[in-house]
Parts: sequence; C-alpha cells; structure tokens
Amino acid sequence: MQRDLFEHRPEHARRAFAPGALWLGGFAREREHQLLATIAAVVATTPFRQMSTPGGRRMSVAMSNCGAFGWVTDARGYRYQPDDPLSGRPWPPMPGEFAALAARAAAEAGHANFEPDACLVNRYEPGARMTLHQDVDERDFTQPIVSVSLGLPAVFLFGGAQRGDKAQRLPLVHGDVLVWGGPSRRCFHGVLPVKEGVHPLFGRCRINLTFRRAG
Ligand code: MD6
Ligand code: FE
Repeated sequence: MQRDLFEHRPEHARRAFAPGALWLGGFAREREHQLLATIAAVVATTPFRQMSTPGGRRMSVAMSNCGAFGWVTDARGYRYQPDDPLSGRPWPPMPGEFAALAARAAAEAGHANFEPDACLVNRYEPGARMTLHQDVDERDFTQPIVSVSLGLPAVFLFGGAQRGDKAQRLPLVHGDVLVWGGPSRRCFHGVLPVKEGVHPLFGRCRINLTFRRAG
C-alpha cells in the first residue's frame, strides 16, 4: 500500500546536493529511540536555552551542547567553549552512540575517521528558524559538518559561498542526515520556520544534532 511513498523517497536514498555535500535519507532513523533517550539525558544536565546573538537578538532555536566544546553566542560573540555558561561546568561528554553515528555518516561522504568534539543540540518549536549563516567558528575546515534531523520536518536552505547566492531548499524529515565538507564546508545555510505539527516520537518540535570538529 505504501510502496509508492517509499519509491518516491526510499528509506536509504542518498543524494549529493552540492560538491562535497551529501543527503542521507533516513540514516538515523533506526536509532530513533536511543537518540531520544540520550538527548533527554543530555538536556537533563544542561538544559535547552535561547541564546542571544552578538547583535542582541534572542534566537528562536533553543540550544544545548555535549562534547569537549559547546557552541555559544552572547554579547561577546559566537564561539566554542569547554564549559556551559549557565552552570560554569563542562558540557556533558559526547555520548558514544552520537560520535559513532556522526562518524558513520561522515564516512559515507568520504570523510574517514571523523572524530567530532562538539555536538550542538538544537530544538525548534513551530515557528523557530535559523537565518542563513556560515559555520566558521571551527579551527579545521578540512573536517565536515554532520547534521542529524529528528522530529518535525523542516526545509533546509543550502546556498553558496556568498550570502546572496541562490539557496536550494532541501526538505528534511525525521532521521535524515546531511554531511557537508570539502568545497561545501563554508556554504551559507539555514532553516525555514518549522511548521506547526506533532511528531509521534519527538512531539511538537524538531531536534537537530550538529557535529563538528571545533578544537
Ligand atoms: C540546524 N544548525 O539546526 C542547523 N550552525 O538544522 C546550524 O546550521 C547551526 O545551529 C551554526 C551554529 C549553530 C547552528
Ligand atoms: Fe550552521
């Protein structure tokens, strides 16, 4: 009965959407229960919070981190730091299954031995969005970015090296993973406002895990 649906969007489809950039459809889906439990454990010790940009705007996305470094933004700027500014304590360690999933996805895109030291955990409630930006706070641009989408669907914008370059719109659903590196590493990207909805496992939100080599 659902064959048409799967033919249209095969569970393990993959597509190179830009040079060095790969979409892995449903790649994280079989780990969904474990991922949900592990995310809950991370945010139990280092809760989601809405940070402010250096310009003073409160971000619509709520964030937490795990790993040796966490990405933060405040009046002083964007940066990675080893401790949670809310508690002054180190971020929770990177769960082994998080690092393993990110390394498996990176390997699919040709990046062997990806060892992320930062995992940003983003929570988008309906209406939350992320404007076009580049990820340039890391040290080593030979290392890719791995992004895992869970819960509510979203439209990911993926542009070029300049802010004004036309951005493609990639629909992302629960379990999809994106890897971008090489010539795509510094491409502008963002997320359109998440539509209202309730996901059967994750509820009324989209969760995104973004893995990087920050230090
Ligand atoms: C996403 N997040 O949440 C994509 N980049 O789907 C990002 O691109 C991102 O959340 C830099 C810093 C924080 C982020
Ligand atoms: Fe980003």
